[in-house]
Amino acid sequence: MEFDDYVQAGKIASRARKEGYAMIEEGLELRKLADYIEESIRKDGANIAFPVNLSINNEAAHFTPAPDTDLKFQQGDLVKLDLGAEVNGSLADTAVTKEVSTDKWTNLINASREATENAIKKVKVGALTSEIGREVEATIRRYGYNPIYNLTGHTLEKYVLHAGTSFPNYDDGSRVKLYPGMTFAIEPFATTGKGRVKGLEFGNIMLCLKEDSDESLKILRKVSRSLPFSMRDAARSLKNYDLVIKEAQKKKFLYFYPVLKENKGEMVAQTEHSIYLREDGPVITTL
Ligand SMILES: [Co+2]
Repeated sequence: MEFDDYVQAGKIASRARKEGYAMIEEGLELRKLADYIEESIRKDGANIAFPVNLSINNEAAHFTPAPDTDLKFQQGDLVKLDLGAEVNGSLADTAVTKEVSTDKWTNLINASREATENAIKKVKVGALTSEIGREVEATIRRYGYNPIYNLTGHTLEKYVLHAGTSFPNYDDGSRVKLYPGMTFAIEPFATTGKGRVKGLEFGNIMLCLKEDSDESLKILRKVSRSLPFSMRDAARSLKNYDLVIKEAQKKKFLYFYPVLKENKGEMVAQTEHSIYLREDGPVITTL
């Protein structure tokens, strides 16, 4: 049953998030952590819904380590661990923030966590997405920070990670009502910055945009299905992956996700949970 698949995906994602959170420490290679978490999600019997994101400091989202990097966590890094699991197309998406070896940003982390908790308290059939957003912004402002205005939560549909409806991190005035059976992720971002992210550099995450008869691109398509995949995934399935990706780029076969960043020197914290809304209230699948 679909509900059971959402619950199962949530359970697997939650376990992976907790394990990953415990592992983040100074000196650990990002690539090793991402590979390990993705493998552990697969061992649990799910697929990854998207590559493990390890966005640091002013990066809010959409960075995953490259296949050949030796980048390591450093003292003072503010790490957003964002990951997802997929069971028969049902998705879970969850994130947590950890500061490496220091505790300068505890309030910023708490702001995003409390915003998520308060937002979830507002979730019920008939509630408006804008009411939830208003709660997110109010909570983050009480801590003296800004929400990120141009990032949102999103509905989770079968094999579609960012489906139709957005969950803003402020009151955007929208009249979209929550309905029974709705599945979505709420993900408040709190920042020391102005609350706008920009995407300029490639973050090693891609999406296939169409079909192609080329054998290598067929392989990429199979790796991706309809979900985002990483350069590490491409490297695992194709020896000459860098050439294939370049060819795919020429054919406009791929979308390249940019890393979404606040201004240099600003900090960003994120918390995220996935929800299945039943008639009698929300089931938080990734608790
Ligand atoms: Co999400």
